[in-house]
Amino acid sequence: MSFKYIFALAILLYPLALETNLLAENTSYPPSPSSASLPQNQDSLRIANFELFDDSTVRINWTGADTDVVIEYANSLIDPEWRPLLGEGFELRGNSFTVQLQPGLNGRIFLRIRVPSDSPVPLTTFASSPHDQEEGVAVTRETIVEFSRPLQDSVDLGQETVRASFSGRDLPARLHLSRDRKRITLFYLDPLPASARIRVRVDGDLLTDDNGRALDSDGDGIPGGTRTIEFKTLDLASLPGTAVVGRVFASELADTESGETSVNVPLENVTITVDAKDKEMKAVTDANGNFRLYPAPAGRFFVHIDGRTAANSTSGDAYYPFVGKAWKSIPGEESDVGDIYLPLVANGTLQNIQPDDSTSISFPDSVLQEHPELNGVSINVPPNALLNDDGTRGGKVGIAPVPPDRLPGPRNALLA
Ligand SMILES: [Ca+2]
Repeated sequence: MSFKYIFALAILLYPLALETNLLAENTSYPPSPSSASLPQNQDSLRIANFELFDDSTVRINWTGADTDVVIEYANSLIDPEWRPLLGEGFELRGNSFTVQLQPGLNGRIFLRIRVPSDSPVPLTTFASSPHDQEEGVAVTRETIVEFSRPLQDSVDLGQETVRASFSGRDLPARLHLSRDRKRITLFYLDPLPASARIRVRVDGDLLTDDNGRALDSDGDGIPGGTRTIEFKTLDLASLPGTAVVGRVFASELADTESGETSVNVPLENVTITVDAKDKEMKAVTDANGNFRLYPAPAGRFFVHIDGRTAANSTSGDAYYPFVGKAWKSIPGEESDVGDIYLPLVANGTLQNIQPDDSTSISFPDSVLQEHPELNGVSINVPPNALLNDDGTRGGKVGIAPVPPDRLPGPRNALLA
């Protein structure tokens, strides 16, 4: 006797229609292998393996739901009539299902494991960054709202959907939905006010997920609703006497005239500004690379260090970059943040990103001549992946070699 079984996995996503995924086809019977691996389903149930032993018994194991699943069978996948598989020779135990297949079903049956509609998939909720009640938030930081499921592809991102405000006034922002539709980023058009309690309101009634259900923003188990999170931005006020000092050097060492030792090259005329206080709180390095930022905010704060103005940048088109850093001062005192290194960015390093296509970024020829070991190194920027601080798309990306002990900082220093 020779007949054929096909195993199908289908998951019913409440309240949508049936979604059927044919996972495996076993075309010979009795089967020769004792087990086989199956492709993984994208959703919450994943077939781990199925085993065929003796000549009529099949066991399927899966990960994911281990309760509330129903095993059903049909004789055809064309207008199938799914019936519960009951009776003798059938055992459902945890994440494992064993069935004794009865010959005579036209040589072919389809099985599915289903999460019944009275076990609905959870409603979509969100998490935010900054999180609710977070303190010390940088005034230049974006706000990200991350959903537990993707939003509907036709979702309309009106300004009312996610809205930030301070003291009752809306803060203008550009809303950006990520490619996987699971994240909305608010790019503020201006820095956030300092030492301010910012409220971000997420209106679930205006945001529909890919199941067609309104976002359960307030988490009460009913689609829709609104929730407001609150965070506090950094206090950028200074206390009298608060100052920060440090030195800025090139990442690359220079040889002395004798050629015996290498020395630090101080960078002169590098500009340091406190984020959102760039008029009142700024410093410029002297010929020795020294700077003194006074006044400086008391406590933790963020700065940008602009190497593009460095006097040393004048050789050709190479320049020192613009990087962000987080510093901490001692209120009322002068503190030293140590040495800062900026890598020289060679001419031709920055390349334009193609808006609709992936862009491969590699080192410019001048760098490869000096570092042939870097040949073949590249990074790939997906289409629409590069966003400016204000949320607009596009720009330039480059990569540059930096000695590992002389990095400019943890931020994306070489992106511009
Ligand atoms: Ca709700």
